[in-house]
Amino acid sequence: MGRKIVLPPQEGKPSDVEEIKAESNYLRGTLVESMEDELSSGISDWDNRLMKFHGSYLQDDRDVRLEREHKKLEPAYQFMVRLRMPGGVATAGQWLKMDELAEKYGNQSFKITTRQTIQFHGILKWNMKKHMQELNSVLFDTIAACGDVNRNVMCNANPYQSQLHQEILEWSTKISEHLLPRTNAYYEIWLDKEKVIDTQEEQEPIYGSLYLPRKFKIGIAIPPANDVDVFSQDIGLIAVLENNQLVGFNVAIGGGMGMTHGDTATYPQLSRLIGYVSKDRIVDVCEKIMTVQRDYGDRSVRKYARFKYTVDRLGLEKVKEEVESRLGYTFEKVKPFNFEHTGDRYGWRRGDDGNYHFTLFIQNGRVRDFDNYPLKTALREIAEIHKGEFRFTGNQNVVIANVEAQDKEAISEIIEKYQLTDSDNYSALRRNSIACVALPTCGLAMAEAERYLPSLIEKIEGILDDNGLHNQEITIRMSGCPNGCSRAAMGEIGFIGKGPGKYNFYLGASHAGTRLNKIYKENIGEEEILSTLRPIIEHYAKERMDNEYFGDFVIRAGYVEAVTDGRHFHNQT
Ligand code: SRM
Ligand code: SF4
Repeated sequence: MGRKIVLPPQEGKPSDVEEIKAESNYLRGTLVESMEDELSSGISDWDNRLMKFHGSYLQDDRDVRLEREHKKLEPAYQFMVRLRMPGGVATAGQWLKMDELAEKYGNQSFKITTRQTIQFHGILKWNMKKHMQELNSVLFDTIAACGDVNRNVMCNANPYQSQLHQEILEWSTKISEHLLPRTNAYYEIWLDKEKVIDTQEEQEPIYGSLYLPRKFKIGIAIPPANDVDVFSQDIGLIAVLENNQLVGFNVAIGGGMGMTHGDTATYPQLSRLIGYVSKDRIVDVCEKIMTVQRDYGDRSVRKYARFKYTVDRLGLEKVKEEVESRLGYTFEKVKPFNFEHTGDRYGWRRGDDGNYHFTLFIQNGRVRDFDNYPLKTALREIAEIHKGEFRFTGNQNVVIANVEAQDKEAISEIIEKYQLTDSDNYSALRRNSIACVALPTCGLAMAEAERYLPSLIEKIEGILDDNGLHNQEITIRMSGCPNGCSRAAMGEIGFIGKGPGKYNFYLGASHAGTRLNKIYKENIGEEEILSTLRPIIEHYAKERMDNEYFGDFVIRAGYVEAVTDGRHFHNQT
């Protein structure tokens, strides 16, 4: 092959972020000076852009923003720190360090994210370096956890097939590491390693000095579980098994959730299948796909810069041909697969290696000691005796994984002591819920999410209970703004923040994560949400077919149209 397809070049003046990257000397900028500057607890916008590549953002506590403004004080600046954790696996020792650091430097909590990693909030500038170094002491780093690079590669956290999961985890780690930025900046700035002066080629052979036009995300699913929301990824990989052995992957490209209110040229999109490759080729396939985005993504307007827009602008077939041309071979035909759900299966399960795994529901991923529910303490006690790992799921939950038979009782005792199984009594709706962080730390939040969804669910539960639907699995997702960090556009019920207490309300995604939802009502508050949902839920209870999911019912019953291509997400019916 070797044929080079020349796709139309992208036009427009490069955005300011491109300039920042170009002048940063491979992500160094003036971060050292900024972090040492004692005059402010913040850093400049310019350096904050670079901080992202180091897995951290400057934020301020929005709960006290106004009050501080009135007092003419600078905002209550603090940093968020996100760990790099391909496949979401931490040892018990690493858990204990996270627990300790949340107390010592953070806001006494940490958050399991929708991409299977951990975020700390509330770290003051003066503690940042110590925080990073202590993370490093347990072999954690935060490189590429944010920024215009490939992020944490997600993978299925299914404990039933532990052997297979292990292999998938190895692939996700290989892809992640292959696509890591190679600059030494992180080690110099945070870990005081010697400055290395390299040529451009040596520093970033895959990315070059401008990195990618925008963030880039990869996830691997093992059917029938779609717990990584494989179609929301820039590259979605679907494991193909023969005789229960992994042989290769179906490859889907161009998914993403973000959009901007009022700009219909932005939309959530599903990744689309382009073919199958054997497993030994997958790392190179991911690299070549990512380099097409590196070369053709929009570097002018950041809100149009994600790979999904590159794919839609150039055409799926053309992008596929370009990837094949870079690979030097063509994809095989997509192999059959079937997804059933996106959620986690809770409680104890025995893996095929005989070990036990306990999947624990963590409401919106927040690990802290709540009144009457000392969750963080309980998990610390478990970590103190646990010899296996903690595995984080894309649904913001945790699997206490690889518990040997003789250790199960001791862990069960702690689970009982702290009543961690109380969540078994939660409605299936709550157990299938996801909310992003939003207020008070997220600078982009327009409305609450994590702090509000639990109480909204309580009210929806009342309606479900009235209709005998307590145990009906329905996915519900809330994001505080249209960036969609909870993948709200993939919820059978979705909420996207519009303003304080107001949400756009979406219906009709599929339970298996194969279809987007669609707007049903715009800019509504709690009262209207509940009065709108009640009759739909009643209708569902009365007229659903056997095994019909809520997301499918609302389409059959004509509440919304099915959306299988994001370009129709905003179309009015
Ligand atoms: Fe996200 C930006 C939190 C998963 C789409 N996201 C942010 C920032 C960093 C806000 C900012 O830029 O100032 C949020 C930090 C809030 C805080 O206070 O901590 C933030 N995103 C999160 C997390 C923590 C949500 C959660 O509660 O779990 C998730 C961390 C994932 C991780 O570990 O890497 C998180 N973000 C997602 C996802 C879901 C996913 O990746 O599966 C999406 C949608 C998928 C996608 O990327 O298309 C997502 N986040 C965004 C976007 C919109 C990107 C776009 O295409 O337009 C932004 C804004 C941006 O990039 O400019 C954003
Ligand atoms: Fe913040 Fe919006 Fe992401 Fe929620 S969806 S964490 S509000 S950027």
